[in-house]
Amino acid sequence: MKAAELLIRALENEAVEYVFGIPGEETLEILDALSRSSITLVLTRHEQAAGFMAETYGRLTGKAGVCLSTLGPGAANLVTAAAHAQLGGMPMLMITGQKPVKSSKQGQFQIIDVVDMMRPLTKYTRQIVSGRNIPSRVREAIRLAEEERPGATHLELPEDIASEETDESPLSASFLRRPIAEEKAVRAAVERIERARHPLLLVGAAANRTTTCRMLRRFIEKTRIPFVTTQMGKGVVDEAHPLFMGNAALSANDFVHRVIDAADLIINVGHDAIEKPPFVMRPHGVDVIHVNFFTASVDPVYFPQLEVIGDIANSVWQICERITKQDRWDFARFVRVRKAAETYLNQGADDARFPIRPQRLVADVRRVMPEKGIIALDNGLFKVWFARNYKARFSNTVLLDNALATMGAGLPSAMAARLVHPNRKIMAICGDGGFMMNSQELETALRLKLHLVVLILRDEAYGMIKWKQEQRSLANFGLNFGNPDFVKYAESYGAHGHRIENASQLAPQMEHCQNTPGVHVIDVPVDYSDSDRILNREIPELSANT
Ligand SMILES: Cc1ncc(C[n+]2csc(CCOP(=O)(O)OP(=O)(O)O)c2C)c(N)n1
Ligand SMILES: [Mg+2]
Repeated sequence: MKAAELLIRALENEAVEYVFGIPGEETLEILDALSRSSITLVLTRHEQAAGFMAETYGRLTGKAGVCLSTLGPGAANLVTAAAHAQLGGMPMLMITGQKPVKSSKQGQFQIIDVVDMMRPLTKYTRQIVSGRNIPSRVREAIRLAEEERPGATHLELPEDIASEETDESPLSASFLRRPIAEEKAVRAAVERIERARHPLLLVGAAANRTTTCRMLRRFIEKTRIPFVTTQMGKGVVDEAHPLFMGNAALSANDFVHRVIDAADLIINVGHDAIEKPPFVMRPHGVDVIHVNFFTASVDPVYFPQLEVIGDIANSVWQICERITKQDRWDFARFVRVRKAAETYLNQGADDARFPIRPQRLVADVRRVMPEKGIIALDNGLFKVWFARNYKARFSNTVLLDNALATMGAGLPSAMAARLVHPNRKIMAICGDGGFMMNSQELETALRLKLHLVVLILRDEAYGMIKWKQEQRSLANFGLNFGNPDFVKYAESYGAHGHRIENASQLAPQMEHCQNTPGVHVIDVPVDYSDSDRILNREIPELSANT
């Protein structure tokens, strides 16, 4: 068998279901082997989108998503997705081609050092130099991509090696259980929590990667300790729970930060310093217990005093088993802040003004989304509003990137979510800027016959940066653009295009689209003109006075 065939067999052996990508001349042998395989090729219109789809597959399943590109230009297009997977902790394996390594007749044409280019963006990047190495290289690339902390890996298969004959066979994964926390660390954590006056639970990204939901819920029910979420920890525990104190959508001065300020101990489950910090540690400030798969990388804003390292779900279970609810715990201040925050949160949910205001938009999406429905957010000002106001009910139902925070991932992520969850309601929510960064994938979505709803929030601008500009009292400059007619644009792909013309149309239109198969693009004019006042002045003032 050819080495390319062995590569695909090895992927099959890892139960890979999809390869997302765009082939090139140098990957034709791989493509040929794929044509005879159980793996489905998802051909995209840009490698970046293939990468975003692969990593979202990884994020939702815990299994490495696989993407494929050719050498040089194709591989360079994977770079943003590699960074996204690596920072976001999403398992992904990238496979790229290369010119023949033994002798090439084309000089340096198209050749860049892809293995080195991927080095700072991956956990593992290797050129395959012989068919003999393929079984171990593939196993290693998958193992590392999936192992905590998950991330991106890369294999390069040069054209001449791909055609070499080999009689090796794939290697299988070993039986393995994740290490669990040591008893003394658990005991120390329990003692510290019991000794606190105002302990607070913080739920972060890593808790969203595993089945910690049940354990955390049990911990909260037993101890009645209130919790807050980071942006990427949304949904691990139902945010509609009465002990939910808010999401760290803004960096500071929100109600949630008043709760954090009132805590004397933070039990941090699954947060690491890759996310924009939900709180900033200061010397002699609040104590932190770091509960994670891996030790904390120390940072000027994060230096926990106690660590419980091992499988998160098990650590929470062990702590929960040992802990006793304390009469000394006092959550009165948390509860007071929460009450004020909730009252404020509901304001604007029925705002009838048009273009639609963010609070109404978020409230309407929440109203039409079932509990397990998934929203895939691109990056823009709306992300802050969704993180802050949208109550996630289940883990991984808000696909949000607070790590690379790249634009362009909303649509491809929603498409991958559709492949993983054929029966859930799925909506991509994009700004008019971010949508246009990968809008060509509408064709892929149609070709795959996906049922998908795409909201385009149209403010004819890079709104998030405008908001930051305003915040710094800089003149409005350099951030406005024009747009295609999104309805006609969608229709030109064969998708359904809809335009919202007053606020009351939005919810019924989304419902209609969710219940009608096909790709639906909804053009939603938005008005962010209140955001500076509300997010930067009103919330800090109101929260300070609670
Ligand atoms: C690839 C990439 N380029 C630039 C940025 C910086 N950036 C962050 S948000 C944003 C504006 C997003 O505009 P849009 O998608 O229209 O969303 P809006 O904020 O207007 O709702 C920009 C330029 C980024 N995060 N990612
Ligand atoms: Mg915009």
